[in-house]
Amino acid sequence: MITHKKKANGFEYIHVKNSVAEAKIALQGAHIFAYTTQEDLLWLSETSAFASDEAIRGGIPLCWPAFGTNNPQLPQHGFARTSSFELFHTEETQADTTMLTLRLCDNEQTHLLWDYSFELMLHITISDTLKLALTTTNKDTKAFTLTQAFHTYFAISDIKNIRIAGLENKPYLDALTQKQTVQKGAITFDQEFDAVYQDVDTSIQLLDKNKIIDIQTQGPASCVVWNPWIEKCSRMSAMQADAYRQFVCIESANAYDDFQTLQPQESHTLSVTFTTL
Ligand code: TA6
Repeated sequence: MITHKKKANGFEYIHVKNSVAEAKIALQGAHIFAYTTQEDLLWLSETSAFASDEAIRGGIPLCWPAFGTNNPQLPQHGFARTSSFELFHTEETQADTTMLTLRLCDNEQTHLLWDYSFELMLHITISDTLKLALTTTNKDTKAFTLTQAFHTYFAISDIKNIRIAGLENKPYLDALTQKQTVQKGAITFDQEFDAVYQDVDTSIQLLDKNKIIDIQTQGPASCVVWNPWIEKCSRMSAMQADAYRQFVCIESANAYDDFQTLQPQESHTLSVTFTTL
């Protein structure tokens, strides 16, 4: 079942419910802010604004056409996450699977920020797994370069209980010190952590007390791992003081040196599948 809903302030979102899963997707940013099977996959801040021009804090923000400040002409993480997408296509062929496609095309506002013609489609498959495919098509007459990420906030039991496997021996840029180094062993957390891994493989696992989340990707060769810890958490918008204990971001990306250049009419897809084991 697919239902169009509005929050009290008029903020529009789509509610999906099928035989195995439930999800909520804001039209602003094509932003999945809830996905539940036996339990919630995603963390959502209790103080997140659902307001136009302000990214929802949590869920899966789309960083596009730039990750972070990779393009200084653009807002941090680009403009897709605060842009209004249209619900382009839906499909409910099986009781346990719902497919949606949301689309953003260039417009007057985007040309002021990023003077290219494009089509951006997010294909979402909601079942006992959550599959996302973000496809960019260059509709312009000149090439453009982009960086991008699924900035996924995973709900966890507590930051001290988790570790991340699958990035062992991978090179990474420590965004806090700007030092390039290599990951030794699984990732655990005891302070602020912000790292951009390169040459990543297709499979990463988030290991928590009573669950494993498997992250399978196609298209990216980079992955960002982030937790703000205590001090940065206290300075961030729409974050309660202890929020840093409740989530970790593992962001399948084409970021930094893993940028993508698209010639006219060329497309590129960044795909990810989340499975709770
Ligand atoms: O992906 C990690 C990061 O770039 C952090 O440095 C932090 O800034 C985070 O994204 C959140 O950014 P936002 O713009 O959503 O507040």
